[in-house]
Amino acid sequence: EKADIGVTGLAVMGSNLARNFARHGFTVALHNRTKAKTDALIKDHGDEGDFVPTTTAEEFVAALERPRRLLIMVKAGEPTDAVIAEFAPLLESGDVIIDGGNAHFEDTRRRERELREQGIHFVGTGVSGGEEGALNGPSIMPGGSAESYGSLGPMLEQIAAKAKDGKPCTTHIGPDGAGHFVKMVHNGIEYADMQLIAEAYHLLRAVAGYSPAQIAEIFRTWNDGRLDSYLIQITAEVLAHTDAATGKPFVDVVADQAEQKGTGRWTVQVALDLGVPVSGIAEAVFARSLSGHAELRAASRDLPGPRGTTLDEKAAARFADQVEQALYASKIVSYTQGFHQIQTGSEEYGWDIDLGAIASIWRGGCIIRAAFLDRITAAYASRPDLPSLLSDERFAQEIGAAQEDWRTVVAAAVQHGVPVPGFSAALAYYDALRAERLPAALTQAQRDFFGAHTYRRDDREGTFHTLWGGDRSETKAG
Ligand code: NBP
Repeated sequence: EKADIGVTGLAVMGSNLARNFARHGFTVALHNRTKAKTDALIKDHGDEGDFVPTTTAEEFVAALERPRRLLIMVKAGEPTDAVIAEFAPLLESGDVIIDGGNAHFEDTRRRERELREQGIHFVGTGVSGGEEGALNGPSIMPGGSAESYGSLGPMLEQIAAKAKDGKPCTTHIGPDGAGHFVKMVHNGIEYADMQLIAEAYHLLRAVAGYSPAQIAEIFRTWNDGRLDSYLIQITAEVLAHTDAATGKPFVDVVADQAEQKGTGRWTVQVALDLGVPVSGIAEAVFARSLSGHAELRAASRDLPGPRGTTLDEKAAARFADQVEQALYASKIVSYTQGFHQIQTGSEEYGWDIDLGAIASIWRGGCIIRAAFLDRITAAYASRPDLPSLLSDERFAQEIGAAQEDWRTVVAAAVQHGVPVPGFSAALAYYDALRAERLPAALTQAQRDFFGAHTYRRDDREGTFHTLWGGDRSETKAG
């Protein structure tokens, strides 16, 4: 019996996806550079479905039904190129290579272009949900040709998570690198979500004086409302956890430095190139890097700050409600920025991405899954050409209702010396978009002064330059 799909790269993600396919009735060929991983998978889970273990690349390719579907789940970067170089010569026109690793979308574009010349469909695919999602249903973001999705899509739809309405959390995102681009922005939004949650915790602790266990309770109540999400839920669990060795709150014994693997950084780098203001994501990436500068932090510990007073019980409870408003409003801004980046990338690369479909497939399986995504899905369903999430009536109304509390929270943070780069960047974005006039006119005038960079006027067509070094008369430029 030939295999419906083959998986090469059987570390946690690859083996769990292979098992997920097998549990859905597909025959799965297995391959890993180091055979021991293949053997371990067969030994531990071989009874879960139909697996075809193989040792060599030739054996692996020969085990696959044509057109062949070959899923690569190796470490992103050079290993992916090495594996493609190993397998591509053994494949034929019409075969499909799926890369489920966290590749940079520019690498995916290059690989797709190179393999297309050989007639091979290359499907760069974002997979979110961690190990657990890979096994029980991830959110899957495949790029590549529409033709490849025709044969691959129905399989992915079976193994993907299902949203509450039963819809599978996968769809054809768009050509070449579109899938990995969307996965990248997903991770950027994940960084922002996590940073905002961390700031809410910090405020509840430092300003309201709550303990981690009390904050866990507050997060649990939030999780019953509009903030219902995987990340809020796991945050409550982490905060409620006590360290067995010391009896202290677990969060107090973990080294206070956040690491990163790079997809958040990519999101910001690409956003800078595209000129998209994803300030919330950028602040989240910077907050992690700042936390890692242990020496810089130690050297600055004695700098003066405001005299702290914590709130009384009643004021603390009121403050917790305000923090919920601030968190929700900031979250709307993060998603507004992330979707703006996807929209801009889609236009730049000609991907024609359906933003509503993206919101829909993030409703289940992935790390940012949340009730909130139902609302984004609904916003795009009622208006597919929505220029920005903030122009959706319901989001505009909600953020408007939250804005007073949001300001109170940011002001309290400033007064108490609690850094809230996420909350305040989101609020600055909101206020900048609202502003009738920004000081951008002044910036442009300065540019004209020192560099003759010219300016446009609101009252007349054309481009102008003022003779700053001369009689300051205005000339028509270019
Ligand atoms: P790793 O990222 O740890 O990669 C380990 C796998 O890569 C092993 O199978 C290893 O083979 C193989 N490999 C390496 Br390393 N270099 C190779 C080479 N030159 N040729 C052939 N194979 C090579 O595994 P993972 O954590 O399961 O992640 C797999 C992919 O999925 C990554 O791209 C990751 O970014 C992505 N991803 C991970 C998550 C997650 O939550 N972990 C979520 C979403 C996406 P060996 O056994 O012979 O060493």
